[in-house]
Amino acid sequence: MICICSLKAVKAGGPTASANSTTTGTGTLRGVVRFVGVAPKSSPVNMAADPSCSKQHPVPVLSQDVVTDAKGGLQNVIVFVVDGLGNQAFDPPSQPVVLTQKGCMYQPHVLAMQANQRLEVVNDDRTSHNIHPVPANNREWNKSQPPGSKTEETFSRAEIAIPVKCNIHPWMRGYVAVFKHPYFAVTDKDGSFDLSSLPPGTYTVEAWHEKLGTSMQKITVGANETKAVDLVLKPRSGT
Ligand SMILES: [Cu+2]
Repeated sequence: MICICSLKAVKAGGPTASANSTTTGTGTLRGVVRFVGVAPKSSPVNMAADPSCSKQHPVPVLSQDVVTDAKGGLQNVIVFVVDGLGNQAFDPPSQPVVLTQKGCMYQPHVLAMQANQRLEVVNDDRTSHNIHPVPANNREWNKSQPPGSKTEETFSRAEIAIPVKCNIHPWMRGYVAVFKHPYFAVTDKDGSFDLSSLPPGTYTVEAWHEKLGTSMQKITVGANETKAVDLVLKPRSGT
């Protein structure tokens, strides 16, 4: 299930009907990604170049680079299994993930999906957008989208994460992470995440943030077990 709302967790992990595992006898990794340090100040996004964008925001939107709650819970972090799954192959879910352009922003700001899953890109604005992912390991594409239109694409290779930009509105920036397996999540506004339906085993879990970099942890989970995993990210020099 995918939530297209930017304030809620994008729960894209876990097996699907087509994945090679079942939920019986599996384990869950559950935790929070916290930001430690002084968070860079969010600044208002300047949309003056396109009044049809700016007039949708009576209160200016703030930049989404580093978004935390009062306890340091860090939103928009991709948490995923980076090692431990061996050579298992997983079919992509039949349902697409949805990226919406709304108020001249991407919703969600960070999205995660499986390789060869369909990515549905929706323009919910009254202005045109031009969606342009800039991958390093996938085919690049670039599409003009008139108001109200929809388009579909895929990415065939794993890549964490592909920057997405709009050629018309320079402030628009999002990220799409692509995985060969279904064990990934994007943190909620309190930094929480949940990687469920994992076959019992020892895994390396990684947290990836667009500005703060990565953090890793090795953890063993058994059948019908839920293990807590807390990850920390700090400012990098220059952040
Ligand atoms: Cu745009």
